[in-house]
Amino acid sequence: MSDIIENLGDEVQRGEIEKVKELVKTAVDQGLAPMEILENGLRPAMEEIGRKFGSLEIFLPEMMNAADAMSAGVEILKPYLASEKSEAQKGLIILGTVQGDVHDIGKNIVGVMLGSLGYKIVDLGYDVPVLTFVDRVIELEPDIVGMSALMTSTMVHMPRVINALKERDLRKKVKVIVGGAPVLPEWALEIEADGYGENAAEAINVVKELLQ
Ligand code: B1M
Repeated sequence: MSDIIENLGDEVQRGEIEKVKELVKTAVDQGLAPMEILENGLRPAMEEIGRKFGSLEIFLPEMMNAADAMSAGVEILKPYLASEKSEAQKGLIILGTVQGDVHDIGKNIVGVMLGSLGYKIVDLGYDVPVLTFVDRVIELEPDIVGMSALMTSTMVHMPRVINALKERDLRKKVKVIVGGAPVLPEWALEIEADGYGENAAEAINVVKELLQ
């Protein structure tokens, strides 16, 4: 691993926003691929933060600082994250992090990457109530609804959204994709989602397949 990627991970963990921004810029200038910066530098740092938080080595303020540093890095990377640019409108996707869950870094990355590929993204944000997903489906008639959840306690809202869509006879009109760290392919099958993405790159592939 290059020094810069390693330093980037360290600075994310320290919550050093300005240093993270600087290092991401330098990495881009040095020709490192944006996905490499994200997947090898920023993301593992957050996983390590999650591990440390889980084992009480750090507490919420440190996790919040690291999250802010990660978000600042992603912000710098955004314009570079697209692998193929397209002006064509390829489909409408509404995205949101489910009810009770404020984790939105991963969902934002998925949204940025899909948006840069020509899909129209309506981002409902985080802590999105079950019925807000349904209301937006009625209002906007999207091709896909994407739900993100980062906690085992909140992923249970995914089937609630799907059931609410079924009850209103909307399920056949819209595809549903799900993702987020605790979400597994088995869960996606169980709740009868149409697709699952382990990471943003996979989410893109799933969307491409579903909208073919
Ligand atoms: Co929270 N948190 N957190 N947290 N946090 C986790 C999720 C946790 C695993 C940490 C731990 O205990 N080890 C744990 C959940 C445990 C569980 O449910 N089993 C946890 C907890 C407990 C909490 C609080 C309850 C802590 C507290 O208050 N005591 C609290 C909950 C608040 C709430 O939601 N109501 C909380 C708060 C926070 C912060 C606010 C500090 C911050 C979030 C800031 C933000 O998002 N704006 C935060 C963070 C940063 C994390 C960790 C450390 C990192 C998450 C992250 O951003 N990863 C996390 C530990 C971990 O995940 N290992 C943890 C980087 C991101 C790029 O990856 O989100 O996985 P990820 O997204 C990926 C893929 O999953 C996928 O693509 C993305 C890009 O590749 N993907 C999709 C995501 N969504 C997708 C949707 C798709 C397809 C793919 O289709 C629609």
